[in-house]
Amino acid sequence: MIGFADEALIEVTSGKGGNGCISFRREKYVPNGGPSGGDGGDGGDIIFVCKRNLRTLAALRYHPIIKAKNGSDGQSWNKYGRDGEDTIIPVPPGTTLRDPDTNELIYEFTTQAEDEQFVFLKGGKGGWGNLHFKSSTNQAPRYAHKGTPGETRKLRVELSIMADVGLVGFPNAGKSSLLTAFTNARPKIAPYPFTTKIPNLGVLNADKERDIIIADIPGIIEGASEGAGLGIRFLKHISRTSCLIFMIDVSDENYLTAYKTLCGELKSFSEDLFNKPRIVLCNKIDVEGAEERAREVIEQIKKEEKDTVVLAISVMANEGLGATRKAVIDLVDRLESEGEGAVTLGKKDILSTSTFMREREEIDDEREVQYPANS
Ligand SMILES: Nc1nc2c(ncn2[C@@H]2O[C@H](COP(=O)(O)OP(=O)(O)OP(=O)(O)O)[C@@H](O)[C@H]2O)c(=O)[nH]1
Ligand SMILES: [Mg+2]
Repeated sequence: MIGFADEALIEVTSGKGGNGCISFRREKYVPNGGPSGGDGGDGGDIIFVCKRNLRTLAALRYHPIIKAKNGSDGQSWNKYGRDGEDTIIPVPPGTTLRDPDTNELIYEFTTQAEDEQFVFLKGGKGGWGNLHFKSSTNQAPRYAHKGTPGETRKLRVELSIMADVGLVGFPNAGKSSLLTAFTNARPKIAPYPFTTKIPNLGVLNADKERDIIIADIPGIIEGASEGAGLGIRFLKHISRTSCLIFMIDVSDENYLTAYKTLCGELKSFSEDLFNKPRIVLCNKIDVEGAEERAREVIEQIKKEEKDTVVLAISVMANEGLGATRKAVIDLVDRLESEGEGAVTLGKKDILSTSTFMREREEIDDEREVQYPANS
């Protein structure tokens, strides 16, 4: 399985504890009211949680500075300050957290366990209000503790990614050209077969917070399943994708048999791969006569597969690429909404904590108050 490292550098800060309060009761007919300053609330924690529907670290890259809420200060009338809200940071399975300076491994979400949590930074402790310092020798303490500060750490968040979409086609069909047109990848492109010898991955930015990952693999030829050409061993790299793009070179003389041959080779590798939803692209319609041939191919495929999207394009002349991009995004979106793909959560999910609060009781129980010995 190919993966490539997605990476984000972030800075996280847990909340500061609220200060304890100094106050005294002032009531009518009570000349010397005792101390009544409440304790400050604890600062919020920074907590990472594993979310299986996440696929990339896109959301983190756009929000690299994340803070938990501070605890509120204590108040008079013995009122405690409110605890600061924790900040939950959702990350996909396979995420590792490292110290960017020392490279030390801090935590690894290795399993697919949904909602696995890692409390990385505890919030600061709330300070004691002066009520806490009342004793037989000091009935009116005029001091309270300050809350302890939160902690700030830098983190390198890394993820090994699997592709969403696989690109298959004969050698020289224009697969790497499409990857270059659509993504940040810059694979080698050349006018001869088997230019691509190892798989490439590229990231298509569907929108600001959502990435689709496309894998370009070496060309497949007839007999690949028996080892011809580079064979089909690279197909395993696209076995976890949600869909495929078939690339047919309609400027080539085998344009009418290419699709059937590709399907056959795929099928002999794995039924599962063959059954993946697909988009078929008839490329190189800029070449003379190729547009007519593209129409033939479209007609042929549509006869048997009414639902398959088949488009006539030219990567080189930038024709039909907008429609292709839209078709790819729509298909990946549709599969995700049907639970067949993956969804990337956005900004709002980074900061929403309420749904996790109920599950956090165990963690809260550990939060034993450890104040410094009374001074
Ligand atoms: N005329 C024309 N040529 C194209 C088009 N798209 C790609 N090509 C050319 O076709 C050749 C092969 O393109 P690649 O992108 O390397 O093809 P590939 O499918 O990755 O090939 P392999 O890696 O060998 O399997 C290059 O010379 C491209 O410039 C197109 O739309 N029209
Ligand atoms: Mg290539």
